[in-house]
Amino acid sequence: MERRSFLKMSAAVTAAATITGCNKSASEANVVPPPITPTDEVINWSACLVNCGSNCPIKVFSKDGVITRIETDHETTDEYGVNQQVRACARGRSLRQRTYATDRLRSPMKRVGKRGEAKFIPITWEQAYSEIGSKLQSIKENYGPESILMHYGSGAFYGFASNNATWDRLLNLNGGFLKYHWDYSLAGAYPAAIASYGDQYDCMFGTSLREIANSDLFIGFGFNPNEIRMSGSGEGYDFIKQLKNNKKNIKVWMIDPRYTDSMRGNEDEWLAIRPGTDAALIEAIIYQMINSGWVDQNAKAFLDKYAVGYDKASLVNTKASVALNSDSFIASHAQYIDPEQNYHDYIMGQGAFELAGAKTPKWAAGVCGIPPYKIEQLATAIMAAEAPYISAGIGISRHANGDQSTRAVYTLCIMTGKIGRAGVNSGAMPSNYGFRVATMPTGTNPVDVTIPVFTWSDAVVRGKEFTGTTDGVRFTASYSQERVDNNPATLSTNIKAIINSAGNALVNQHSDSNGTAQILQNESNCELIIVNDCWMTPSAKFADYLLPSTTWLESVDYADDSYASGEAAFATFMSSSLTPLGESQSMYDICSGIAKAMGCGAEFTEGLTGLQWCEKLYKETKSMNPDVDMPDTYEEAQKIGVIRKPYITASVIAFESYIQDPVANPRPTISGKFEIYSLSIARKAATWTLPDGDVLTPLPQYVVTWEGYQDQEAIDAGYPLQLCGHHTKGRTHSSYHNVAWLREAVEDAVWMNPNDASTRGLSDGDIVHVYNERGTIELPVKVTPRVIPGVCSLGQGAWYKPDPSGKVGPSGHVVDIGGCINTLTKYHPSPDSKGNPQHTNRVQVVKA
Ligand SMILES: Nc1nc2c(c(=O)[nH]1)N[C@H]1C(S)=C(S)[C@@H](COP(=O)(O)OP(=O)(O)OC[C@H]3O[C@@H](n4cnc5c(=O)[nH]c(N)nc54)[C@H](O)[C@@H]3O)O[C@H]1N2
Ligand SMILES: Nc1nc2c(c(=O)[nH]1)N[C@H]1C(S)=C(S)[C@@H](COP(=O)(O)OP(=O)(O)OC[C@H]3O[C@@H](n4cnc5c(=O)[nH]c(N)nc54)[C@H](O)[C@@H]3O)O[C@H]1N2
Ligand code: SF4
Ligand SMILES: [Mo]
Repeated sequence: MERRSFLKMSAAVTAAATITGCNKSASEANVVPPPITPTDEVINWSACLVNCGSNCPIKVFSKDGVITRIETDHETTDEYGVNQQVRACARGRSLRQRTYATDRLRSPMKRVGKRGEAKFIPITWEQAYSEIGSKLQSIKENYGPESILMHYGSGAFYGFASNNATWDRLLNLNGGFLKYHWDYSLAGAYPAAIASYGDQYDCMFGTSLREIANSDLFIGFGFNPNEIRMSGSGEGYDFIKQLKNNKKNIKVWMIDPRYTDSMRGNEDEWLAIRPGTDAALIEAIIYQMINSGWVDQNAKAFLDKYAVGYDKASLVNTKASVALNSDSFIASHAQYIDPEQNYHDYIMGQGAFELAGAKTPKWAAGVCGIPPYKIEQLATAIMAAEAPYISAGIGISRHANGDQSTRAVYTLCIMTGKIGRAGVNSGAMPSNYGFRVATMPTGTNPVDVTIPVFTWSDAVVRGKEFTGTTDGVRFTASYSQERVDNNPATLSTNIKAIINSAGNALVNQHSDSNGTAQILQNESNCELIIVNDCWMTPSAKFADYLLPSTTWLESVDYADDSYASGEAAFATFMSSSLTPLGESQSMYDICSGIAKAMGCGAEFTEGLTGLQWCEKLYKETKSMNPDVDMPDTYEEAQKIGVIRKPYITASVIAFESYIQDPVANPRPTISGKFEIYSLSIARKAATWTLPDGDVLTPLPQYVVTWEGYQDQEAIDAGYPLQLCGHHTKGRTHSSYHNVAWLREAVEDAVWMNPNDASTRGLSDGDIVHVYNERGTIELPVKVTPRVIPGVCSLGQGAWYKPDPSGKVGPSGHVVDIGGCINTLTKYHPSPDSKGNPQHTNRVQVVKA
């Protein structure tokens, strides 16, 4: 980077700090200290703890408490699958700049302006502890513990002391709190997994990536490990290595609206698909499989033995057997089974589906945008493959009909009749190997109800109306997984307090940033918002109390290898020689302080400091990992830094035990089998009340949704382009947005096909307004054939920033000059999971 543009950028960042209400003047604000000649440095191990699934180790060099440089793991000789390095990506390597970003929070602060205005005054920690303590107590007294939400926040995956579990522990000592179920990542994939396979985690524990070596066909639906798993031990590395290991002349088909870095020449075919239409493509593939007679000859026996719903006979039999089940809840599902609604007839346009017509490649091409001959070729490849490895990324589930798209992929895998063999996947994300660590005990939460994670902003407004059958509320204690979703009882209260720690999903990562900001601005809705973060994020601006955390590199803690570090397993025992900036504190110390003010300090700490907890939990961690060579004390482990587990030698093959013995190992679905026709969704379709336009179908059907490809109303309203998000290399969500180097390395621009650009008179780099009825964002356009015509793609996570000058855009809203995609996304929970449909949007794009 040129020095001149760097100076320009750091000046811009400094200026921004004064507007955001940071409690440091611009001149005092910390810019990255000048490089120091590397002498007398001390080395500590830390880790990058964002939610990208890897927690890469970070080697921190410092002098006199200040970072001098950052390196990562190059401690081994780096042999893949033996002792490979867990190398951090560019984000982790930029941690010096992030730690010293100008918008670091340095002291506890209290709001003085209107909520969201970001006017704060510094207060002492003692004042923060006592005011927060008494407010949490009085809100609990007035509205009950169900009114206090511990919000989603995935920005600090510490093993222990600064984990959000410390907040859970504090809130449990205060009588409990409202929790959520699902998460923003897999909200559509979990219910799809429950429907097809029985367990919500069946979407995450597919066949190991190493089995790609034994496969002859790879198909990825929105599968992009090289951008979302960028660590040196991540799935991106495994994917490429296993393709290289393959001896079966594997063919790689990638299905994505965007040409991703996971392709980059690894693919044999890129099928550019319209967002939200995978189910239509899959239906046409299955049409080819049935119509050619292939299913009858090759898969029918498998389907009869292992699955429910392919044909009428299968549903007739299931109806009879389920009705006889001794468990009355399971037996009750028989009444909802309609054998006429079987998959064969649906695909072939026969029987009850005669009017709808057959799901031919020609039909599907009109929906998904992939030409019929390509669909036929893909179907032929699947039929010919001995061991198809099919995987759905979870982006396809973050759509209005995301549950259905994901279930369609699982159904395609079932229809091949090959699940359970070496090299074959179930459509799920690959299983990972991991290093287990002991975590902070949170105590017991007496509140036995949870809400779907995405519905929190609506629960602020009308939680009291929330029930199981309208809003997906679960009454957890008395119901098992399949029973929690049919309870008509309501929540006892709206949400009155929110603790937002290590998260930016108050306004930035949640849908409809403008609408959500309005909900939060009304102080009679939610009476208390506590934000615990390290930087002045868009969500932090909505705090009543703003509590500065120490950053990862300033923390003593430990980190496991998160959830997607591929075939390697490791843990990092973190130490620090840095002087934490300002008065920032660890989450453990913050929560201890509040607990003390509430009168439960001793119960909270059990007499231990944060470091003593680490020592205690280290001993537990060591005993949980007898196969790992770990030193006796936490202190010794901190000196070593990264501790690796011996490599895994066996692969996971999805549903191997079920296929080997379906009687001894039934699936936890209602029928005990794979369900093409979901019995639980049939029940929900009959008993749930859905908003207008939402549909739930027992079969994994392509449905026309709001703001999807076929939403004519939205097109007529002036929004001809689909806008789909993606997770960008430049950030992990909104994390690292405030690193200028990364902003330059991965430009935030909306991707547009040259066809769409030329009809709008747009050239690469033009500044555009992207808008719909919910807002306008301003940013450059990137004109590229790497995105399908009719579709724009935008990296999610840029920081929401309504123009301070009040400039209004074509939508009639103040323009978001930060370019946050959630200014355009809709709050409309998906029908089954009530999950976040943030990749489904329609927009217009004009020159700004
Ligand atoms: N660099 C980076 N890595 C990350 C993250 C990050 O923010 N940045 N976030 C992490 C987290 S928490 C998560 S949950 C994961 C998310 O990982 P994913 O959910 O897999 O990521 P996305 O980018 O949303 O989607 C993956 C791909 O699906 C494509 N896609 C979108 N809609 C459709 C569709 O309807 N059909 C098809 N076939 N493809 C579609 C997108 O173009 C994209 O290329 O990534 C993790 N890793
Ligand atoms: N439009 C759209 N929206 C999306 C998605 C999408 O695909 N499209 N993806 C969704 C997904 S999959 C997810 S997982 C969510 C993620 O949403 P979030 O969980 O909100 O993730 P981040 O934006 O990374 O926010 C993490 C926050 O933690 C803070 N933090 C970092 N370190 C520390 C620490 O040590 N202590 C404390 N207290 N705070 C710290 C960071 O500064 C940052 O503000 O976003 C969702 N939103
Ligand atoms: S963002 Fe992910 S891949 Fe990159 S350094 Fe951090 S943990 Fe590793
Ligand atoms: Mo996520």
